Amino acid sequence: NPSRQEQGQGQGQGPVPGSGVPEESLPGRPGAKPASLQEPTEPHGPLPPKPDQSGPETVGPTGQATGEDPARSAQSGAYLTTAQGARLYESDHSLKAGARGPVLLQDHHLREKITHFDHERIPERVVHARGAAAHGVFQSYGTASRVTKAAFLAEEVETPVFVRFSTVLGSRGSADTVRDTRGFATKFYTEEGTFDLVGNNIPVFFIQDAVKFPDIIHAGKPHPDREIPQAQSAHDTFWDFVTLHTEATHHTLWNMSDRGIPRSYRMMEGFGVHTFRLVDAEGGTTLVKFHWKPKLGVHSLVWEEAQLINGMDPDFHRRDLFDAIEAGAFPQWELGIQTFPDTPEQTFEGIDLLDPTKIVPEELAPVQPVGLLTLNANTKNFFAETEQVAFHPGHLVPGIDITDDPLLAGRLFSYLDTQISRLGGPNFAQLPINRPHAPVNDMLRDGMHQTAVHTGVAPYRPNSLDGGCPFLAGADTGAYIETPVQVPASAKRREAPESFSDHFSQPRLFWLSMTPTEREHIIAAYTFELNKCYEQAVKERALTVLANIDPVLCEGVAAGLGLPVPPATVELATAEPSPALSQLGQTWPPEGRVIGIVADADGDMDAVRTVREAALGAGMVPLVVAPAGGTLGADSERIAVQRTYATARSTEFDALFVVGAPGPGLDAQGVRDAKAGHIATDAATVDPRVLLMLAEAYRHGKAIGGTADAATALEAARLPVDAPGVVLGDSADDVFAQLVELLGGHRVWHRHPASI
Ligand code: HDD
Repeated sequence: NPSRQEQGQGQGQGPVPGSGVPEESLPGRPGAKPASLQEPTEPHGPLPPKPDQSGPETVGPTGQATGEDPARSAQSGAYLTTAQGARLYESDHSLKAGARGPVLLQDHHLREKITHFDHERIPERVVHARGAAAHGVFQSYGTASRVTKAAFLAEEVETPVFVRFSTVLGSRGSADTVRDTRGFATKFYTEEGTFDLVGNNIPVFFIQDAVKFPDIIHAGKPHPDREIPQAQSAHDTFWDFVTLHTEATHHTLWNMSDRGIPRSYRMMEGFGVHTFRLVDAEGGTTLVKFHWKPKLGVHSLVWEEAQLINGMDPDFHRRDLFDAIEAGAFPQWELGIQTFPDTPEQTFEGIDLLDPTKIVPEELAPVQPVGLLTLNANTKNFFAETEQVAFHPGHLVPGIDITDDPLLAGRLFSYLDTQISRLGGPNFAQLPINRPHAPVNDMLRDGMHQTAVHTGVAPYRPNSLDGGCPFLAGADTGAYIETPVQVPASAKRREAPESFSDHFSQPRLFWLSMTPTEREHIIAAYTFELNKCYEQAVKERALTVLANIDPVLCEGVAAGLGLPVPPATVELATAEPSPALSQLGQTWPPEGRVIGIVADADGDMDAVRTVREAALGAGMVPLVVAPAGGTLGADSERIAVQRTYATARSTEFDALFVVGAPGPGLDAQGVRDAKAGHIATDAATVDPRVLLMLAEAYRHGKAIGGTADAATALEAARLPVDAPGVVLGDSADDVFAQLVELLGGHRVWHRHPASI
C-alpha cells in the first residue's frame, strides 16, 4: 500500500477518459479539447472513499446510529445542482445580456455560489488554531478497572476515537515545526457518553490559575501593533511576561528543550496535565495523572532543521501524520496513569497535586499502562472534522471526575464558551464529528443551526405529557456524580496556596535530568530566543530566572547574550534527577522513519533496490531522490523516483543512503542534461544539491550511508568518510543494517554541533 510520499510527485491519476459524447454537443461547451484533457462527461456519483478513510459511525442527533452517510445530504446525486437540488446545465459563465453584455442580477446560481463562498470560513480557534487530526481506536487493557468504573477502561473494550494535534500560538496557516507546545486532544466516543482528554505534549502549564490565561496568550501571540512574529515565542512580550510571572518558568524550560520541536506528532508524549479523580464501582477514589507514551519513541528535530522545514514544507507534521496513516503505518500510543492516594491534602511525596506547574516524577509514581490508542484512518474532510471538532475538558463519563485545580476550573468554562462563537451557536454537538456515539436525549432545544427535529411536547422535567420521558439514570450509572470531597472552611479569597509559590525547584529537577546534549540544546534555544528580544531589561530579567534554575544554564545563555551573569535570588533546590524526563539514551524501533536514497541514472541500481526493499521490510519509508522525476534503471525493472534534487531537502529524511557520487547532470560536452544526471568524475562535479543534502544531514547528526564510491560525494562535501554515523561499503544490506542501528538512538548526537 504505497503512501502518498512514495508515489512520484506530479504523477497523480491521469485524466479519466470521456464517455465518447462529443464535448461540443453539450450546452455551453465551445470547441473540443484534446482527448487527454477532456473532462469525464458521463454522470457518476462521488468517488468512493478510500479504505482508510472510514470515519466514526454516523449517529442521528438523538444518538442512535443512522447508517446514513453525512455527505449524503450534500452529495447525493451525479448532477451539479443548486443548494435546493435544481440541476444546473452550466456553471462556468455568469448570465449576461449577450456574450459581451452586463451580468444580470437575476442569476440565482451566481449569487448563491458567491454568497456561500463568502461565508466559507469560520473564526479560527483563539489558541491551537493550527492542527491535524485522525480517527482511530482505543483498546482498553482492563488494568484501570481496579480504580475506575469507566466502562471504556474495562477489559478489552474498543472505543472509537478522534485525535487532534496542534500548535498553540500560530494561526491556522502557520508553519508546523515552530518552537511551541503541541496540543494532544482525544475524543473517546464511549458508550456512556463522550470523554475528552484535552492535553498537551508538555506535562505542566504556564499558569496556575485560569484567570491568567488571556495574559499568557496575549504575551505569546504576535505583537498587537504589527502582528509579528507569527507562531513564535522569540519576542519581547512573551519573555517579558514569563520572566515577571515566574510560575511560567517550568513550562518555558520544557519549550526551550527539544520537546518544543517534535520530529513528528507520532513521536511525542501526551499529558493530561491536571490531576483527575477516578471513581470505582464502590465509590472509592484515586487521584491520577494521564500520560500518552508513543510506541515510536520520543524524538525531536534540531533547531536549524526545524527552521529550514518551516520554509521547505510548512505542513511537515500534518503531512507526516496523513502519509503514515495512508501507508498503513498506524501510529500508536499507550495510555497510562500515575496513581496517588486521594488524601485530604492532595499531595504526593510533598508535591502539590493541584498545582499544574508540577509533575510527579515517574520514578516516584510509575506510569501504569491502561490501554492502546491506534490512529488508523485519515479525515475525509478537514473542515468538517479537524476544524469543526470541539473538545471540552468537562466532557466526562462515569468513573472520571475533576479535582480543584484552579486552572482546570477555568477551562471547564472556557471551551464551551469559545465554541459557541467559533461554531456559530449552541448546537455544534450535532455536527457529525461531535456527535456522541451514546444515545442522546438532552432537552436542549432550538438555537442557531438546529438540525434535529425534536418531537414531543414536553422538553421539561417533571412532565406527564411526554409520559415522564426522558428518565433519570440511577446513581450507579450516571455521570457527574459529585465525589463528597470536603471543601476547607475558609473566607473567600483571591490567593493561591503557599505551595504554589515554589517556581524553581521543578525546573531545576528537569534541568538536572537532561543529558549533556539536551542541556546544550536548551542553552542554545534560550540564547536564540532572547537574542531576538530588543529590550535589555527583559534579557537581564530572564538571566536572573535562569540563575534560579542552574548556574551552568545561566552562564551559557549569558555568554551567548554577551551579558554579565546575575546572582540567583533563591536558594537552589536539591533535586534527585528523573531519567524518565530525558529523551535520549534509549533504543527505538526504526518504524516510520524516512530514508532518502540519493541516486542518479548511472548509479548502482542493485544498491537502490536493496536499500528500498530493506527499508520497506523494516517498516520505514524509503524515498528515491534523483535529478529528475519519473523512473531510474533499466526498462525491465524501473524504480520510481519520489523526489528530485529540486524538491528534496535533507530535512525530510532521518537517514540518507547515497549511491555513488551523483553528478550535476552535465553531458559529455558539459551541457546541462537535467533528466539524466551522471556520476561525478571527481569531487568538483558532484551535484551541489547533493552536497547541501549531505552537509545538512551531517550537521544535524543524521545517519549517512552509501556505496563505497559515495566517498567522492562526501569528500566533495568536505565531510570525513570515517566520522561516527557515516557508513560506506560494498554491501548495501550491511550498510543498511548499520543505519538502522544508528536510527535506534535517533541521531548521532556527538557529531551534532551544540549551537545548531
Ligand atoms: Fe486550552 C483549546 C489544551 C489550558 C482555553 N486547549 C485547547 C486545545 C488543547 C488545549 C489541546 C485544542 C483542542 C482542539 O484540538 O480543538 N489548554 C490545554 C491544556 C491546558 C489548557 C493542556 C492546561 C493544562 N485552555 C487552557 C486554559 C484556558 C484554555 C487555562 C482558558 C481559561 N483552550 C482554551 C480555549 C480553546 C482551547 C480557548 C480554543 C479552542 C477551543 O478551546 O475549542 O477554550
